[in-house]
Amino acid sequence: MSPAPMMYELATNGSKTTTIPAAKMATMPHTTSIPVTAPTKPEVIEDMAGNWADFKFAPIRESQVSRAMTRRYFADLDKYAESDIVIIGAGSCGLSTAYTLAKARPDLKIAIIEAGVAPGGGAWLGGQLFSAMIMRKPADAFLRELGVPYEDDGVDANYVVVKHAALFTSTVLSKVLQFPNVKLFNATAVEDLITRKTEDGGIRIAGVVTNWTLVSMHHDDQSCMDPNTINAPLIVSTTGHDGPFGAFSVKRLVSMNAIPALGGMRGLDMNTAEDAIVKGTREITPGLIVGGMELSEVDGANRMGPTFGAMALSGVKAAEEALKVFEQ
Ligand code: 48N
Repeated sequence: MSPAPMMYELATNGSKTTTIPAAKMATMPHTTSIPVTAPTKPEVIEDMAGNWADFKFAPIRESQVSRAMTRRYFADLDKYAESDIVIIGAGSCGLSTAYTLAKARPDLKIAIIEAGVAPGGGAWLGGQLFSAMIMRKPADAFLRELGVPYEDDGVDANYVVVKHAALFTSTVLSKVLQFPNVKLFNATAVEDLITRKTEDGGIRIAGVVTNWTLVSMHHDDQSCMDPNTINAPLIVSTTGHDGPFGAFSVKRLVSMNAIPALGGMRGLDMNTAEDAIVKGTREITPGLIVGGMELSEVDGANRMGPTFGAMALSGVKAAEEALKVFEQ
């Protein structure tokens, strides 16, 4: 006797449900279904053509995997030991900087150092863990440049909405990682800056000092674990205003007496904050451009809360400031 068909519960109307055999599922008009165009089967399903019973990966030796990973990682460390630009922090500002720079100057070697395993900083959610991301006009131009779809709440809305912040962040991250002149070193922290004395007795930033983040976080409970370095004539620091390493570079500049005391981020004022961060993005010490919310700690700018247009456009401006250095 063939086994009874598996039955599935289907919502039909409001709280009403019915249970039907799998075969009928595809034919039933789901009340919960989302209107779609013509569903298409992913190619891989056609390729597999249901031959899972005979499925088998091509054979491999574990060392091949190890060598494929480590060979590339250490070749990249060697290649980017001398970079043209290092971006510290792969949040919304750092990624926008990287995208703008890498597209404008495919000849420049750009290293991005991100302390987190997951790049993206605070841009995976909108505000209070809500999904939608708000960007005030004219930052929608950057969304169009990236091809990120958004909803426009109307001419008097003065803002657009990306339905999920992760759509923006994953798109800009994906584009940045596809540039051949960009290397992201994530799970890697900048734990100091390389400095050179200038004739006027000041300092110029000439690179970054790095360590794997898990190592950086255990300097207090392990004997000295020396860092690595990356030399570069220009650094863009976008390390945000909070987080375990927040506002890293500007705090380090103060501790080196390279800049006076920090201004400290002020209370929330969207209009003031976003204009100030974009317009204030600049080279604050020779060799170091600061953008995004890290800048609010230098200038004592207000915070803007759950709106991200300034992060995107501060990244665009940071890239433009960097390009000026390379065009000089
Ligand atoms: O997202 P963040 O924190 O920074 P930004 O400036 O790209 O974007 C800020 C934005 O998310 C807001 O804060 C919004 C607009 N809210 C404003 C408000 O009023 O609250 O990204 C910084 C990235 C993070 O991914 C950190 O892990 C990383 O920088 N980072 C570092 N990476 C390497 N080395 C370090 N020393 C370091 N410090 C921070």
